[in-house]
Amino acid sequence: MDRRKFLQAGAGGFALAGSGLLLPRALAAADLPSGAVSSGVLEALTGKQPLIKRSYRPPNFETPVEHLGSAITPNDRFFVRWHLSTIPEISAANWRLKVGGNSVERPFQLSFDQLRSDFEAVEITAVCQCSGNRRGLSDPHVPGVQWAYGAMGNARWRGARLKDVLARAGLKADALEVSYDGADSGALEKTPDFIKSLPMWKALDENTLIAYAMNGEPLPHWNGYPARIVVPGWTATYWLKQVVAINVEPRPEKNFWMSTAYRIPKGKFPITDRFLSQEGEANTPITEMVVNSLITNVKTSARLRTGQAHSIRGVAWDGGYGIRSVEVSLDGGNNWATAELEADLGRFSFRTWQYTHTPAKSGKLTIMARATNRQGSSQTRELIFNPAGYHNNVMERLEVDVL
Ligand SMILES: Nc1nc2c(c(=O)[nH]1)N[C@H]1C(S)=C(S)[C@@H](COP(=O)(O)O)O[C@H]1N2
Ligand SMILES: [Mo]
Repeated sequence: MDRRKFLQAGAGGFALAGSGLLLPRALAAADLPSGAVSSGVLEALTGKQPLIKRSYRPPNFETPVEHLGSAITPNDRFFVRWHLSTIPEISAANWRLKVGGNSVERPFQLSFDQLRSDFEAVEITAVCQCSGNRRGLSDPHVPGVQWAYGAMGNARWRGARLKDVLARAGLKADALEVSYDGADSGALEKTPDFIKSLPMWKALDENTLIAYAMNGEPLPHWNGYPARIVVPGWTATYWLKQVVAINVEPRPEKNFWMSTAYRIPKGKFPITDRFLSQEGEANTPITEMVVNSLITNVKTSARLRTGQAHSIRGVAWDGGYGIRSVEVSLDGGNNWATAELEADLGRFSFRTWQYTHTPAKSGKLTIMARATNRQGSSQTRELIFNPAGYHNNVMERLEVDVL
């Protein structure tokens, strides 16, 4: 069966990716509060293809799984996530980036043209994934945007190195964190402004960028035009959009988005990167992504034919160590076979993979995939529960029928 037929075969009675059929059985649609995973409808924001709407104000839209099968996610299908509802239209001509803070020698401002012409341009292919991707699958349920699988995308990001821009300002010896602010704001006075910070070592990493292009185009408005921070390997909470101010400070950034939100329990996840100036007794800021994979061309209840070869396809990614292997199981995880890894676009990118299989007899198959990174870290079988629903890399289980 070719790929198109394969997809069609799975499409019977199934309206939208991201709706109830992708849920594990324990989370039947009826059990979810309204607005949760099962109720996603497709809607197009200006300049975007239809995406699965999770909320309108602020705009939270995820990419349908079938559009995550290629290594690069097109700009007009790239997911959209904002915490605050007031998102200004910015013109590049009027935009200024203020670089300052108590730990720089010489504060200065940059125009859009200066950002592009004064610093070496670097291009990196990297996955931008929301910390809460797959939160809607958490059992027990946790509050927050009820994402299914599509709060992520992979793109070629072009920009100036953050470290080159900081070098122009001159760092003082006491520099501890680089904090940054976007142009968006809350509809209510009391909504805390979205400000994030990085430890110096990550801010000065040669892969951390102030990006002004995405897949060879200007950034879409919804993805941070005219410029955003790109932190390859780390979850997208640090990838600040519409960046307008960067401050280097000798003290930890204390606002709500650093000290309360985006924290994970200590010691539960296989994480290497630490953000020491923000660590607490029990929890710590989320940092790098955990290794994960997504099957992109098979849906639960798809029908396959005995004796016909079909390809199971997907993507795998991690926090930047690189994917070592992807394995596929057809019997619910008892036996595993090695999938073929396709083109390597760098250690921060989606790695596409495929596995060709010819069912020998009719019956049910439970298809699973598991990625392992070069650190030897792999996906979990059981959810590592945490109150914010972060870092869900539970192996998928897709039941299909062989006729
Ligand atoms: N200015 C600003 N930047 C932001 C956010 C935001 O609310 N405001 N959300 C962050 C979070 S949590 C995510 S998941 C990513 C989403 O990036 P995208 O909308 O380009 O997909 O943007 C990040 N950058
Ligand atoms: Mo996010």
